[in-house]
Amino acid sequence: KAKSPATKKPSAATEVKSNLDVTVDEFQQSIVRHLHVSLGTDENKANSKAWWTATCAAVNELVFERATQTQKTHYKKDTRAVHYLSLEFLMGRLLKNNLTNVGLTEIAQQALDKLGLDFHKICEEEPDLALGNGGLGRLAACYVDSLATLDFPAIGYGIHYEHGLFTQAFLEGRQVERPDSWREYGNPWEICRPESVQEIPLYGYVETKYDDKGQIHKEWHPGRIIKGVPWDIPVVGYGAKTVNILRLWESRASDFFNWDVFNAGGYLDAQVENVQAETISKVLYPNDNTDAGKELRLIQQYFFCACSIKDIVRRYKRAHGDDWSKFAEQVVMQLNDTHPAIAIPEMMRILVDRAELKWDQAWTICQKVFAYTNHTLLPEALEKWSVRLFEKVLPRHLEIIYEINSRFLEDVVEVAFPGDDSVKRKLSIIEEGHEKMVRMGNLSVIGSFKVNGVAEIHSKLVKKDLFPEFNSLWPDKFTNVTNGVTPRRWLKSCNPKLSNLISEHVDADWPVHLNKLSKLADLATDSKFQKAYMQIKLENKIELAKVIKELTGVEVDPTALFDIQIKRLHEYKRQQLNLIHIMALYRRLLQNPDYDMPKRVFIFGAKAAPGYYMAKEIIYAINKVADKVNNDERIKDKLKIVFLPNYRVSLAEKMIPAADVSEQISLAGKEASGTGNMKLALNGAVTIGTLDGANIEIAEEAGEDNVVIFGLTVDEVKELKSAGYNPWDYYYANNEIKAVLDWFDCDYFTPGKPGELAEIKRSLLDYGDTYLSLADFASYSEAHKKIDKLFQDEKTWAKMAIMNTATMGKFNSDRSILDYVQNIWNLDTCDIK
Ligand code: GLS
Repeated sequence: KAKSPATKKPSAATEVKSNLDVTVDEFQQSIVRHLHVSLGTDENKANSKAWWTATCAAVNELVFERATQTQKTHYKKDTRAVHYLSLEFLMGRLLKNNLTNVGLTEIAQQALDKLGLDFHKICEEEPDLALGNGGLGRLAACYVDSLATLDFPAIGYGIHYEHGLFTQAFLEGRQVERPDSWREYGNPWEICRPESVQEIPLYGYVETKYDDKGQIHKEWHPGRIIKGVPWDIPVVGYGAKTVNILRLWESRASDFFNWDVFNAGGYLDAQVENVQAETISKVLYPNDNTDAGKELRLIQQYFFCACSIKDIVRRYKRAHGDDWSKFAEQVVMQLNDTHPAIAIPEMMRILVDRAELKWDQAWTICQKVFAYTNHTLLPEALEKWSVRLFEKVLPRHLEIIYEINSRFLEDVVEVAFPGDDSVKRKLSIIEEGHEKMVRMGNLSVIGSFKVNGVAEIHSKLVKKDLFPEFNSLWPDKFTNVTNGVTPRRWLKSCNPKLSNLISEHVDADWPVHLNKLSKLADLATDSKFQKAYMQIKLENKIELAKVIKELTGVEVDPTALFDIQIKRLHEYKRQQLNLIHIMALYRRLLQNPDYDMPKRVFIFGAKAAPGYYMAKEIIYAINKVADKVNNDERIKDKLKIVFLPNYRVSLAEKMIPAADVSEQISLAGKEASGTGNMKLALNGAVTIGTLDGANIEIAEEAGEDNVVIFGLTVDEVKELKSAGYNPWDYYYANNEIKAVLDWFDCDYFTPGKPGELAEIKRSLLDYGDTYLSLADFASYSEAHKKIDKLFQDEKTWAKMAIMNTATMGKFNSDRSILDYVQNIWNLDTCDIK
């Protein structure tokens, strides 16, 4: 029988059993000691930031010992390891998360309590590690968490950006960007490792040499040498056994090069070179799902790949010397999208030019080492670099790419498709045209032994639409690994009340065996459990309402339906569809104040790439409509719209536990997977979504009664597009669409400035409505009517919410990692004593 959960206080029994034996008093003493010796201050002078830093230091004291122990054990056992190469790691805050994973949350809470400090307030001092844009970067963060939790030898490699993703503010409704400075005065989680600095060549020219036997040798004479300085961030597994490392490279001017210039009397020139070198790791490119195509970006990619490979090779050589025969047994490198694809020719360069292996031998090794994850089908995101740029920045790599390409075209394509030039043109790494381009996608497929998409439907489309010829050449190369999210951060730590309720009803190890949540299904119709579950949802909504008030000044009713769309702002994700539907609701309420719907709050969080004009227009439009609607007394608070500024991991952690409805409304075929959809459903939000990405699998798991699906399918989208889609047809056929779109022409939402929002209308009509918002509008509107009805039936709604939590076990990132391990990486776990 279900116990009454709401009465039970959170207890240490629900915490992970940590093997770190620390008492409250010891932890408290450690914090104070760090305040004194690490920060050089004392209890009287310390502000919250100092207390936060000291608390982190106290955690680190425990964690770094485990990290050292982990590295020692991996070395001693000479384990095979995965090297996760990613330009982005969106780690968020680490204090709460690390405490959760070492099982010391309660201890820390009590220690701070005894010091007269508020744990949650101290945690709020932490800046997010925002070293990523969105789903792709956050996925990397979830994956390193799972790798450590499951005790797999792994290392994450990336860039130590001085400035992560910009912070967003709204100025009269428009997005403005400011630099993010997450480590202006240092960050307690990172440790510099000067003993592992690497030097990286760039620019220059290639000399062809012949030895005595007439053999050709290539020598790259670089024009610049850049220093790569590693910073290590501990990645604490749940249970605190394995602590892996995230190694991020910072660029600096190489001492060696600058001395030359300096000695020649060029002190100032040397300083200019310093600035250029340091620019490489200065800032994260703020684009999600689009290719920046800039020289500095290519250099960033090469810089971190070259540093990482040198690091990997150094470690390998320590155990195996110059014997390369075991390299592919010990090393697997996962390419997180094509961003690190340059690692393939770099590895070839090391093996052929440096280790002097024969080409075939080197290529055999390479093809056993790399695996590639594709994260998008959007054409604007598929990376290409001009041959001209390549030649300038990485002349030797261009030669190597040409060699890889010509061998591939002759030995593979010509054999499989004899005489078929059109296939050759398509599969070639080099795209011919008025400007020759290097296609990083083709390079990644050719150089990898496995290629995976990130959700079932996406992986099918990767095979069918993106790489059909490669798939027919190598059908076994292509596979799927559906994305997942770590339940430690995305349930246990961000939603403690729900976690405690869950722990009262299922085994306490559910954070590592998320399938155990399925037991909750038995309680989905139990009225006592429903009450407890919905009470927690309400309390989470009350908390979020406070945040909303603080950030926007808008007051919202916590008993209203909280409908949340949080993700990057992109036209394919269709925030504009959400907006025009909200406007339609507003119009219905104006026409009929008794229009039957529950009170609703529509909540947005999204950053737009600074150069993405239409995305910024959509943000502005939402903010302007919000201003008008929120202050319109005629609709009696039945509708509120809030756009929370500066959406980021730490804000997501406050929004997700409070969501009733999760908006997953991308045009079918465009969202590779999505991961916010999983987090929201896990926390009991009901998805309103299209049959796109992982939504399909979420619907399968939750059951069709517990999600609301609408819109065109992938096949219907293709049909409609090939038949010739005309948005004007929908405009003229649907009065509501017409009225809403015409609203954008006047100054109703922008008093005194008519037509200020007209770009939205133009994009949906004149520019062709690329993502078929108008085609899906009617179906979306019906889906919302269904949601309204369901929400008003409290019991049904509670059952749906609970069923969502109960059925999301599949989307644990541990399951994704085990899929990678079994189908791609072939790793063994390694116990750390
Ligand atoms: C992305 C996709 O757009 C998301 O659908 C996906 O969930 C994520 C992780 O696989 O990768 N690709 C991308 O370039 N940014 C993303 O978030």
